[in-house]
Amino acid sequence: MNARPEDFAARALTREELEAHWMPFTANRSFKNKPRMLSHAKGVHYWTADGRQILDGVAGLWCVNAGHGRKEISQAVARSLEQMDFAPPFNMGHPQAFDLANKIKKIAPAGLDHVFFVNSGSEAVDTALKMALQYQRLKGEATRTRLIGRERGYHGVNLGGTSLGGMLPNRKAWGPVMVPGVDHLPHTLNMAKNAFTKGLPEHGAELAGELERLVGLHDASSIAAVIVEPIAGSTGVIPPPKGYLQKLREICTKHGILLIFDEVITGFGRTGSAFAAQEFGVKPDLITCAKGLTNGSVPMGAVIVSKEIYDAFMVGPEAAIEFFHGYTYSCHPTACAAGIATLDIYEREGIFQRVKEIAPYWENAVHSLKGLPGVIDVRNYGLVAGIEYEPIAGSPGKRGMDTFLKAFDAGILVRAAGDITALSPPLVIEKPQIDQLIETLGKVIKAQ
Ligand code: PXG
Ligand code: PLP
Repeated sequence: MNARPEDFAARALTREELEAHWMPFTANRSFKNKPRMLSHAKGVHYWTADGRQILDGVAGLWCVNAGHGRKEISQAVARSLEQMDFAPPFNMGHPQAFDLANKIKKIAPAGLDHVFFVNSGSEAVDTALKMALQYQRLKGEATRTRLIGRERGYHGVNLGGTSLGGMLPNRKAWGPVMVPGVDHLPHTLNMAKNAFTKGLPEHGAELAGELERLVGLHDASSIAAVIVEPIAGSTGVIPPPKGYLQKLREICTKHGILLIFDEVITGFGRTGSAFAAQEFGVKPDLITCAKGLTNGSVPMGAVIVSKEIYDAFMVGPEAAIEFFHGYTYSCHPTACAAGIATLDIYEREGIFQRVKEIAPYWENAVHSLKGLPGVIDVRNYGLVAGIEYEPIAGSPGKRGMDTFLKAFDAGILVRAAGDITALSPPLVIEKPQIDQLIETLGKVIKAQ
């Protein structure tokens, strides 16, 4: 697509104008000293406000799975918005919400049949945690109030997800309001044994046994649920060791603990299946998702739950609200329209299957970075990769950030997660674009 001059933000903002917007998860002062402004997007590319074409190596932020600028989505959104701008989600319905729930049910693991809509991954996580606690109470297990997360987990930024996540900077400022009774499994990254593994690492399944240790410490009767990302994303791409998730499932089942898969990143095709649960053949009790649900176009998330959980709530007086939870914008018509159009694209274009076909090419491409200066690990699965660097002494994270900045100058968008470059391109990326992405990243790494 040729950029039109009117698409660009022609006027440079003054430093004072830049200050009004307090940017999320951003080094505000550094950004505002040298802003990186995006103007428009199409396919697997962004264009900057000053007219440069940027290859999108991260699907925006792990969300634009079908590629940018999909007319089917924008037209569905425009139609929906004109027809009905808003519908109250409490005690009222609109057909699109039910349509979308049924479409999600169709691609979700068998038996996960009920969908609760929210507006983000963070909201999905906190909603799932509340569901888990209330479910246990409904089953007569009110002592099950503990929640277990994992080190190096990321479950969004709301209070529940922050408590269950394992990222230090996300937790340390808010100690007093962290959810009590939370514990964490160890993470599974083991570079000494697994560095440069293609796909799932061989070593580490036994770490799921740490859940038995936590059961031994706290007693099963105190534990409501375990939440993990099937592949940890934000903290630097950590695919599960072979057999790990299976083992976690077995231990949860044995002790009556619910298993929540946080599939905000792995959902909607990233691994080559609709959900990582199917890809790895492990069925959780709840799945949280967001991002790819609307191809990133309109904020939306969802919690997909088992029939057993849903049925447990559908008791008591018929006129009573079963789950005292929901957001003003739950199942917003605009988001539902975007979700329906998105899932139609995924199905029509066989996008999940496409990931399976191109993943071996992707794997070889990213592993070609092995041997470059400072590269200490390359990890991959589906259309995800993490490239880890030896940190610069005394400046952890600097190398990852420098790589991101230099990559952007060189025309590719990647993510920095500490000293790891995370890649997660739109699932429609073609081989020559994979080559361009990896060759450019390779040059940046060599020039460091
Ligand atoms: N769970 C997981 C597994 C995620 O990856 C969330 C929850 C929260 O979703 P929302 O929609 O509330 O952001 C996420 C989000 C990164 C990065 O740098 C990843 C996310 C968010 C911000 C940065 O990789 N994932
Ligand atoms: N704060 C106030 C004062 C509100 O009235 C509401 C919703 O009615 C909220 C917060 C929650 O907002 P939302 O439903 O968009 O999450």
